[in-house]
Amino acid sequence: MKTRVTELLGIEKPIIQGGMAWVATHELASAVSNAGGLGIIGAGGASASWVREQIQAAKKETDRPFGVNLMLMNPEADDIAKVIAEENVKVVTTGAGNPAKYMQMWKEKGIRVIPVVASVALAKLMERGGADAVVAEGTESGGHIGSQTTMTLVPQVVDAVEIPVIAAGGIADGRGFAAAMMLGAEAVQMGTRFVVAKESIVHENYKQKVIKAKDIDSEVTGMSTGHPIRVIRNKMTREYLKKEKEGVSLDELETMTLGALRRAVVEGDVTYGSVMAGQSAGLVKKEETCAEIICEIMADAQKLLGR
Ligand code: TUI
Repeated sequence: MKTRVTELLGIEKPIIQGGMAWVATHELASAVSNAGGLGIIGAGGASASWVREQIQAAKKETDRPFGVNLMLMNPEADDIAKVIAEENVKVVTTGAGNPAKYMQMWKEKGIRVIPVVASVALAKLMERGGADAVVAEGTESGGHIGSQTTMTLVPQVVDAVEIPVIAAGGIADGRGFAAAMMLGAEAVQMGTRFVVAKESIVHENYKQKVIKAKDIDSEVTGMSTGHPIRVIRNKMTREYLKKEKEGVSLDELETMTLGALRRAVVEGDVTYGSVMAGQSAGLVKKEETCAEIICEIMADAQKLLGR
């Protein structure tokens, strides 16, 4: 299936893997790219040297394009932005902020820049700043989220910008893919479905938590701190939300979440760790390879779209 996004990125299938902190390592990214999508290494809160090692490892595992996601709240964001430019990564996506200050450096290197946005205003700003495409991410997504749903955000962003739009948030199968195309998107980005991919290095407990999750099992922590994060409900979220309601200090809330994602992903602590996942967790039923996931979605979507 050809779209402006497959042409722009030099990929076969318009499926992009979300740049999930701790989860989106070179193993997952190269598997997605080798399956014809766009794999992404998630810099998350990691150091610039870790990101460089991950890029170099991915280059050995695939000769297809892959990208890096720069989480803009990372204290080392400036250094990571330079590593991305130095290593000649083909594509960069950004999250949790405005990447304007890095845009020129990346564009000069010929890197495709795709900011993740949660509003029409930021999408327009990014287009004016030279973005090649945007990911319009709805509140159904896991992790750090905005407030608009995918169903309403995607067509509004499509109407507001000329550059291609990639839909994200709540998409986990061929039906979601086809629906996104109907909204005017030219590719989708998926995170949660790839969390349970065979090539994903996340702890088995985390994968099982996603697989077992039902429609209503995610919750949003941090509404009051300005950092809303969608996670699967557990003891940590219950305590967090109780404290948040009681109005405890931001410091205390931040301490509860600090390192919590690593605890869940790496150590498998799904009771007190932060199990970030989107509302689509209810659609994710089993562990499969990235190639199986991508082939199934494309086949189902093509039937639905009548091609
Ligand atoms: O970035 C994401 N999702 C993420 S980042 C992340 S790591 C993290 N861990 C702990 C605390 C905070 C983050 C986990 N999940 N998605 C892309 C995204 N970007 N969603 C929403 C936004 C966004 C929000 C506000 C983009 C820009 C923005 O404001 C723009 C401005 O002008 O500052």
